[in-house]
Amino acid sequence: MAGLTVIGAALAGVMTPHGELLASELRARDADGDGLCDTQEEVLQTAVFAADTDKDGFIDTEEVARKTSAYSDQETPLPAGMDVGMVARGEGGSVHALVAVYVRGGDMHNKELGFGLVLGDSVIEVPAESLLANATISIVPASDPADALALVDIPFSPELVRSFGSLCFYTTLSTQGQGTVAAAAAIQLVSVNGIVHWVMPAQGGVPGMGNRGTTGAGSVYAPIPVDGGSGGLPSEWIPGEVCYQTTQVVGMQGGIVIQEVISAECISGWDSYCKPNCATSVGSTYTTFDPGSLVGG
Ligand SMILES: [Ca+2]
Ligand SMILES: [Ca+2]
Repeated sequence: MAGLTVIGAALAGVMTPHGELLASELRARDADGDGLCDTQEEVLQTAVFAADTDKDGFIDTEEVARKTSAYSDQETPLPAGMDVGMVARGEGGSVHALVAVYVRGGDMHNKELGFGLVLGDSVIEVPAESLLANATISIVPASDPADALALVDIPFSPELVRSFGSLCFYTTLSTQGQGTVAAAAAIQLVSVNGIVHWVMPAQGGVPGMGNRGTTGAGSVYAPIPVDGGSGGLPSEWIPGEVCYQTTQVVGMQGGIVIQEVISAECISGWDSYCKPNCATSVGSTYTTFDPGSLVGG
């Protein structure tokens, strides 16, 4: 597969021989030292001052990388050789995609990341070099000290999302030379009134939603203004709420999944904002991408 960069080579540029992170500025904005900066935790609704929000023994970053809920101690990672997860936030004028990589045994040096975009029904590989040139890479201890977590923070212009209206950004994780994808992850980004939203999957439970997050396919539309917080949001948007949608699959081709919105409402209990016309999306369809379709091929 073209366009891959070995993580270990990129890490060599930011790590001291003892594994200390040189990017101290990033660490300063991460109050609990779990690798997720405070602004990212605000989007995720994880605890800014507790590395392990649900106290299940796995820090929030590890749960992102291993695709388990950071809010439910009933959901812990299954054994795996490696995995990758993605989250998003807005900060400093950019949208940031954060790629969290888990590798059992801790050896990142033969692991490769690949990247791509899904626009409509087109899957487009993106050269890793162009993305990683602006990326910040850090290492966080995993729950098992023998394992490793790497975080790759990739900033890009919100205009990319605004100009297409909706796009999916995916990452693949592979072992060098094996030619197959071991794990993959994706984030769905949409532009509503020029405000970039991350469509967060709500399976496994999210805070403020009671049981709704554990039944069916739900998504939270989390606005991620590029200046963080409420920066640039229209004044009529409702604070303390977020737009929650449930969908059903009405079509599938390859990894492209067509979803129809069957319910949408503003729900409370979020440190976020809900667009007043949240409910009007019922009956509309949109496409998402299943990153699992990339695994093994
Ligand atoms: Ca943190
Ligand atoms: Ca946890």
